[in-house]
Amino acid sequence: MSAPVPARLTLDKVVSRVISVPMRRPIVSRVGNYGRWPFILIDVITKEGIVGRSYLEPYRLTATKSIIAIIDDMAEQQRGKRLAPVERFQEAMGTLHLLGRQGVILLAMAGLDMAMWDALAKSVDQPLAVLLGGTVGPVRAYNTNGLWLIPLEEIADQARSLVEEGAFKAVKIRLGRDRAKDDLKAIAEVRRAVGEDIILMSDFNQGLTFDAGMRRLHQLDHQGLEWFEEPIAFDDFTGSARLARELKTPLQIGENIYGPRSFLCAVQADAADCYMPDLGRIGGVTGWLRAAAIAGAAGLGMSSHLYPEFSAHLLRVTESADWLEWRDWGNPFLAEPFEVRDGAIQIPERAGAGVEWDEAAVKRFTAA
Ligand code: SMN
Ligand code: MG
Repeated sequence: MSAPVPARLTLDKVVSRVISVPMRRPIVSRVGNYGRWPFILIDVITKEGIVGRSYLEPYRLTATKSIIAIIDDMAEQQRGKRLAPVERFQEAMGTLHLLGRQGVILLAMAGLDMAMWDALAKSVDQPLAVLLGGTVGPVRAYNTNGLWLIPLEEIADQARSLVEEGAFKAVKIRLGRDRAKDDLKAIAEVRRAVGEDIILMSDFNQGLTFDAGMRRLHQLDHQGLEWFEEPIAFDDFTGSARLARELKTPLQIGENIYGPRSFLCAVQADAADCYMPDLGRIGGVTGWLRAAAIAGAAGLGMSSHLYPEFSAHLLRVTESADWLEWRDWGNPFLAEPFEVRDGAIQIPERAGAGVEWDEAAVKRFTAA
């Protein structure tokens, strides 16, 4: 008896929609204030009937138009082709230099790539982590859903509720206030509220110049923080490397690195002690796997940025997996949001990445 011939998927069309979701705790940061968070929902429809799904987090609602225009252009070129995300990625990187290999081009590519991987996993009826050679299970996470640059008097209460939301053992605070003593006060408030055992990450969102960064990080270097994230301009790898060398607290960057090639440049420059790629910017599942190989071989911890559902699957197969960044801003439009328990995200036993739309919610959040 011969084994059944597995299904081959062919790309038919891609449908993208824009939604804008109100935030429970609005973002107040050095990269902007956001009361709502836009998403591009992507459905890759195959001739065989399987639909692959992904979303992108473009920050700016006004940027969605240009990203979708590129997705449509790519989809047109890929129509009728075999759904083979690694080959499509290769092809795209080989031709897209005509328009640039970073920015919105890479975001569009990443959105398609993730949806294609989701479809592939569905075609073999397995969770994405299993298709990638791993297993599903818990992934340790820190709660990033708050502690923005909010008034100091609100910090303690918020820190307490962030920990309680999912029995988290780690949370992230945003720093880089005008005065160092206010950063110290903010850290002290968190400690007062949740104690010394909760792990505390910190994020400056590129708010400091190199000189100010060097001064400020020295002032905070003895606070026992898990990492200093993006203290200075994300693409100043030389400056970053100097800070990483000087400071005891690990330096974390990566959410703004576009594609595995730039990721390698950062690693070659010793720009940081650990990395946290963003799935949209690193190039989706394919881009992540390539970056993960580099980080793993170099012995550098790899955490995720946003995109918690796809990132959870990927961290299960990432050699130097560190922390998942948990944010729940996507929960309101997901048919079955991932559960968080004991400070870990639980990957569901479902085929694909486990990201499906609650269509009534999508309707409600559809951007004008
Ligand atoms: C961040 C994410 C989303 C919006 C603003 C800032 C941040 C993070 O850099 O790492 O969560
Ligand atoms: Mg960050």
